[in-house]
Amino acid sequence: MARRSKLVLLVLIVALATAGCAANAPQDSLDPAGPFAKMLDNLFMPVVWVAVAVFILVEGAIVYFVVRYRRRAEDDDDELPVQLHGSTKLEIAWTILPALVLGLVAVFTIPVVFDLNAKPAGALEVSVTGQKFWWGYTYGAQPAFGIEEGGIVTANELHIPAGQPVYLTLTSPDVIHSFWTPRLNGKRDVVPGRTHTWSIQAYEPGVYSGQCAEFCGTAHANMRLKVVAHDQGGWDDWVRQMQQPPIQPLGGPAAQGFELFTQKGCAGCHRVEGAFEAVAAESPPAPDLTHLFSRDCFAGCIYDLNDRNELEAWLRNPQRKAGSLMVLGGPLTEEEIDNLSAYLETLE
Ligand code: HEC
Ligand SMILES: [Cu+2]
Repeated sequence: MARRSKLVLLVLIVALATAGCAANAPQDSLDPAGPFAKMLDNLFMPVVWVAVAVFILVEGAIVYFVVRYRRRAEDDDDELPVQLHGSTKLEIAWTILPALVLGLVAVFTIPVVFDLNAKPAGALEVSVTGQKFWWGYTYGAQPAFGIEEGGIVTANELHIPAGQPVYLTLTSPDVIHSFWTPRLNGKRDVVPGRTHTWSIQAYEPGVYSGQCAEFCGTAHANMRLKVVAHDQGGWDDWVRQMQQPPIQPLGGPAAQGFELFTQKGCAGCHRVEGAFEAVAAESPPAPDLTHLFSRDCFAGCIYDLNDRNELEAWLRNPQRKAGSLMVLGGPLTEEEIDNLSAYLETLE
């Protein structure tokens, strides 16, 4: 091989190899972080190795025959080689062999399909709603997890206790989404008119990112999510915080923001427990803001809530997330944005 083509080949191999590596790959389904993802991984990896073996055998045979029976310079006659047609033995062998391999894969796959669909004992239960273009979560009363009558409503960030199974019930009011946190389990479609269930569990406390995996409209790519897994103390704190209604601000910019929340139509779409309970029936579904600042991200987890500039930019122009269904009656003044942000910051 010429030196140049060797170099090109080397560059190609290095490029391919390095494209597969990322030091920080938060959505790596090959790096399972819980028992359900592990079940999938345990199936996937052996099948990969079987596929690698088949690949090497078949490609190896092709390369061998191409080289072994190539036309050589000394073959100057133009005679055709002996022409063969069909081999019953070979045909039977390469039909049965793959069927056996696939049969074996099925033997191991089928029980996992059933196991993944079973409801785990003692699971925390959460209803998940796929919305355009964010995720809504409702936790019913579950004394075993410290959740009392009235439950918990939140959005985008799904909080769970680490080390315990979580059983999700997934629905959508209008379009198809797919719930996916690659390190905790595979994808599950979220289909209007149907109720699907799915389980996730994290071995360790931590933040596991995910996203909608079914094209659902303009902002589909910006419909992300986070699963936040807590240790026992963190879970208890979170549950306690989420069951404490926010305190109405009495003065200052936050109190003015509170007034603006009705005047600017926010209350027509967003619920805040104890303050703005009645959203307009014709409004698009919007995230519950009761405990907005219990979260780190907003608007499909694409913006950082700890960065005040991000929140202000959102109120200046909610269409910065293309396709967002948050439509304001008119632009807000900078003062109104300041006051509204001050109010929102009280919603812990
Ligand atoms: C027409 C209904 C509507 C109105 C009016 C509206 N919003 Fe929204 N809002 C939404 C929707 C829908 C989303 C979710 C957007 C997305 O993520 O795609 C949203 C998202 C938000 C978020 C991010 C919440 C999260 O957890 O992701 C905040 C904060 C917010 N709105 C504040 C306000 C404020 C303040 C006002 C009043 C100035 C307002 N909204 C008016 C519908 C509305
Ligand atoms: Cu979606």
